[in-house]
Amino acid sequence: MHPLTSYLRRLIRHKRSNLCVSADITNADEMLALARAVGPSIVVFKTHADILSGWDPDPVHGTGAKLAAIARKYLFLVFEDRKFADIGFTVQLQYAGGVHRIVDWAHIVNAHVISGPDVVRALQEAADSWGGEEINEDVGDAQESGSDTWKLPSKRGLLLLAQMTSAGNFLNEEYTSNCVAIARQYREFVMGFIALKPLNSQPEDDFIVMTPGCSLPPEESLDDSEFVPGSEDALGQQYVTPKELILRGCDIVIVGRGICNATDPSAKAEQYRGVAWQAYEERPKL
Ligand code: 5BU
Repeated sequence: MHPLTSYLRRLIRHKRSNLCVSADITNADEMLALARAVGPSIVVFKTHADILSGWDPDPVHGTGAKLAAIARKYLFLVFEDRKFADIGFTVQLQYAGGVHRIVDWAHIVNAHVISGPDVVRALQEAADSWGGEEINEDVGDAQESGSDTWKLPSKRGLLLLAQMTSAGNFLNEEYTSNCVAIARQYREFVMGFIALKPLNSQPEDDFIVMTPGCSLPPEESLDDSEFVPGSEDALGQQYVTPKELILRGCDIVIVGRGICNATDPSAKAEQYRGVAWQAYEERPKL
């Protein structure tokens, strides 16, 4: 199993959380404030670094380094939703270079395999040549459990975009099964998928599935920042309840505007965590 997958599965049990908050906000300091606010309720924090103004590129004290420190303090993984999709040579530069130097601070990234399987090999090479500044850092001190020591694996992980939530997308069944085949070729780097349901079908498969397009039903939501499950936003995003996604077998639900735009994002994240965790506990165990 990918070391980050076993780490994440431990985190899920420890924090009683299947929640990823997606920081769909446009200012770097506000993104860091959101990470602190929702940190106790989540196991993954998803970013879009390229929508942020005010990104500080300093490798030691800048935005990425600060986010990684918040992640260590509250025990969650950082997932940059970069959706790499270019040829291998270019994605290596996009992953390790530029203003954001994503590999330095994001434990997880994702990629489309539209350009073929070499995109995965290229990203893996870039991850393997990364310096690994966080190697085995002891982050146990901030935790409620006290005695638990959390060793963050020094490896980076990849999710393949096997299915999407937007109406009319072209990721059909054949494409999805090709993603699974590629993931099996690169098990030491690919942790799993962005998909609408679990995609494990062989005994040795242990791929994580993270699913966006998640919204509370109106009777459970006191906020009008949310979209009604079964409906779409104005641009084709489709929503399902966290309960349904977890009962389907998804490992982690991803919530963006439902939490970011709430009047109290921290309370809202806690509400989502509770609902998703309850469904997880109700779900028959394998
Ligand atoms: P929302 O506000 O909860 O709809 O935000 C969903 C987030 O998940 C947003 O950052 C999208 O970029 C991301 N997303 C998605 O919605 N659907 C997909 O298929 C993929 C990513 Br891949």
